[in-house]
Amino acid sequence: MKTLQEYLIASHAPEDLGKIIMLIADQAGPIRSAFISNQNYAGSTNSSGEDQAEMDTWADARITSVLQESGLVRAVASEEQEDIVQMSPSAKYSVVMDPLDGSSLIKVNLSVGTIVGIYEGDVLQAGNQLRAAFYMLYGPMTTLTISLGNGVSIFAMNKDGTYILLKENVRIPEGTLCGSGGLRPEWTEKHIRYMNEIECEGGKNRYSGSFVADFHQILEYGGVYAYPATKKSASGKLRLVFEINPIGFLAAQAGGAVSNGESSTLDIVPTKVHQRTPVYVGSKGMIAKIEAIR
Ligand code: AFP
Repeated sequence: MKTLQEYLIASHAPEDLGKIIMLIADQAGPIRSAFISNQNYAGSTNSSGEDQAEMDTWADARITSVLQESGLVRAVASEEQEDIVQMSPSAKYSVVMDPLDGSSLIKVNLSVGTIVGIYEGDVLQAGNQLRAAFYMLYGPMTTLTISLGNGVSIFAMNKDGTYILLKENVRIPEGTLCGSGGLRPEWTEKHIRYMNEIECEGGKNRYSGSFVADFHQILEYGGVYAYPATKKSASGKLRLVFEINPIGFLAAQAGGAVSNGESSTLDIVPTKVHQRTPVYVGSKGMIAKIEAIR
């Protein structure tokens, strides 16, 4: 049984990159243990004006301090922090993260996760420049889904905290699951047409409110996760840097695609750290379908 550590060596991951991945992966145990005593909202808001859960700030502080102490990271951009945190100027890699994605679901014990992307150099780069992307999903198992730009592999954490390979060369099939955020009365004509087409062709609705968990089922079964432009917010809700780029990179590496409805979000060079964009991510055919609607 291959471990995550062995996979990183076999994939010729540069030493510092491998160390950063392992450091973050090792926080899954402490994060899981912290859920029980951090069930509530923290009474603060993040820079997008959203209420922060206690776990948002806990996971953010934990991962940030581990990375700071390591001396291996140049800068960190976190969904939970207003500004980019500058760390070790001579370090090669920078980290983008959503420390706890789907945090409104903690109280109801549905799956949530940690999303991470790693760049060489600074954080404000297009998603197609990622050196690594992965997410830890805290479900019945703790799994870690990763790509170093050479396909996608999924690991599961055993009771000693070691990640064991569950699946390699993961490919997104052309499935029929579909889940869309945004209130229906606020959807655009284009998005209504798209969702109608999919549902008429047998699309099955699945949407939990946790991007990372919703994407994970798309990765396995195929289909599309969407958070579209709405009449109130032309740029949708999800953040390009922390959420969409790492997940989009994984989707593309699994033979799927990610788009803002017109073209790939992986080609967008962010100008702001908390930049939002509409997103459609999943099976290639599902993404081609939204891009074909004018
Ligand atoms: P956070 O829990 O990190 O704030 O992310 C929540 C999220 O960005 C994404 O995980 C969900 O898919 C989406 O928001 C849910 O939004 P709605 O509550 O509007 O459906």
